[in-house]
Amino acid sequence: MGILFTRMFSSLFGDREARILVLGLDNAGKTTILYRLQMGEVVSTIPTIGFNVETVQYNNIKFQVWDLGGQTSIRPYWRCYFPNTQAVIYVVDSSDTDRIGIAKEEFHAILEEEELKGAVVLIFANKQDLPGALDDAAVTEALELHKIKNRQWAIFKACAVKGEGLFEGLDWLSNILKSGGG
Ligand SMILES: Nc1nc2c(ncn2[C@@H]2O[C@H](COP(=O)(O)OP(=O)(O)O)[C@@H](O)[C@H]2O)c(=O)[nH]1
Ligand SMILES: [Mg+2]
Repeated sequence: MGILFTRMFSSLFGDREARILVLGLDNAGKTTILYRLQMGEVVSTIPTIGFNVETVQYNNIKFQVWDLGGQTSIRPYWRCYFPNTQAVIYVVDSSDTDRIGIAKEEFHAILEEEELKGAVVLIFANKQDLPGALDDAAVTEALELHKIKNRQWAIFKACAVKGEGLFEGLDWLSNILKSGGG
């Protein structure tokens, strides 16, 4: 699968520095997705306490991952990672209905960030294999995706542990970015 993704994203941005953020609550499946992409070595750094960032660099594109939610005091540090972000991949644990409301709030807070205004948004309704998981329509409703204005977005069902749905989502994303979105 790594080959597919590298092909998909190669020469997407020319020589431009590009960033794709992979965000969501802890336990959503972000790290699993990052490893599943197999685009290169995952480097973990802790720039400040309680804030762990995983990075995969592929040519001029950086995929960066961290957990939303939790301490508000570390949020200002997130901003260092916002410039030059072409896309946000938002990962949701579709079976975690207790925290879907928090996932929604964190999602909309991220969308309000000035430096992320131009970013395309791809949502993965992850963990579709688990009993009671909300489907893509239910996650769309729970996250109030209809409130998204002035940006391109799409939601895909996924099962990160099996690698299902990831290709479809990233194929959509790379096509949008190719056509000048983000
Ligand atoms: N059943 C199931 N478990 C998953 C899926 N994706 C991730 N997980 C599991 O959920 C847990 C948290 O995943 P992780 O990638 O560490 O989440 P992160 O905190 O968002 O980085 C791990 O035990 C994963 O194996 C999925 O699609 N289905
Ligand atoms: Mg993680």
